[in-house]
Amino acid sequence: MRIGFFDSGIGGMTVLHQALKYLPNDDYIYYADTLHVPYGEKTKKEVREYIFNAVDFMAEQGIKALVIACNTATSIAVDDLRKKYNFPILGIEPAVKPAVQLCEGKRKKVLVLATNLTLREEKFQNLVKSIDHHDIVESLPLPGLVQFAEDFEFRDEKVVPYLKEKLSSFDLKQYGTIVLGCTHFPYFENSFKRIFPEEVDIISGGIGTAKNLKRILEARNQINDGAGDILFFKSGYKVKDKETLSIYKKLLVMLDGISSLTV
Ligand code: DGN
Repeated sequence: MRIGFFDSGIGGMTVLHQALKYLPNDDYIYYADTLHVPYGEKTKKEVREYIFNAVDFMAEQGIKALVIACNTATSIAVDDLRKKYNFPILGIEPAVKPAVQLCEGKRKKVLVLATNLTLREEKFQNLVKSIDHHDIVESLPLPGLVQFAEDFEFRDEKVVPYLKEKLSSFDLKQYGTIVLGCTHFPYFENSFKRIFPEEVDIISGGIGTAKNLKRILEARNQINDGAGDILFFKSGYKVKDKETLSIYKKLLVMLDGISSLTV
């Protein structure tokens, strides 16, 4: 059976890319809810409905596990999804804990970058409260990066001015770690590197999620029944057109060049 990956758009491919490294002999379904992207600026109620529709669809295809490869969707729906379905469901959260650990002792701050919805959600607020005992965690929504990614616009000359503008009131030297708390953001690692001082660690949760996925499926004796085949779906339709499929495959190859994300 296949492993399901879900995101509002192409962000979840940054997590799928990690899973392919840890579980190369499995098959996958990647579902992008492109009809409703971006989730980050919509109401919680709307987004919950989109997520449940998408997961119902994936469950009908038959999956052995599901990765909610979207921080926004995880913060809104992962607990309720787990109540409804029998297969294991993994989510992704901003990697605040390792970021704080990396900064402790360095007298530096952590900057969490994500969508508006993720940052506003109780799940994130509680996570920060339980970890940030010295008040070093700050956050900033960057919705424009989701749009850039969905437009396949990754060029520094477009992205860097946007980041500069968003970060213009921040003293970038004070940060030791930036957390990419949206799965669309790892595509822009090079642009971040051009803005932040060289010694800043840039982390995201994709590798952690992929490792967890492997651990869970291994324990259930459910790995190695495929060959890295991926079926792509967009809001309920199988992607058949060759151009889109070739762009998706190129994105996965492009992610090979992004290696410094640690967690
Ligand atoms: N990729 C998603 C995330 O990790 O939060 C959200 C992108 C969006 O739909 N705004």
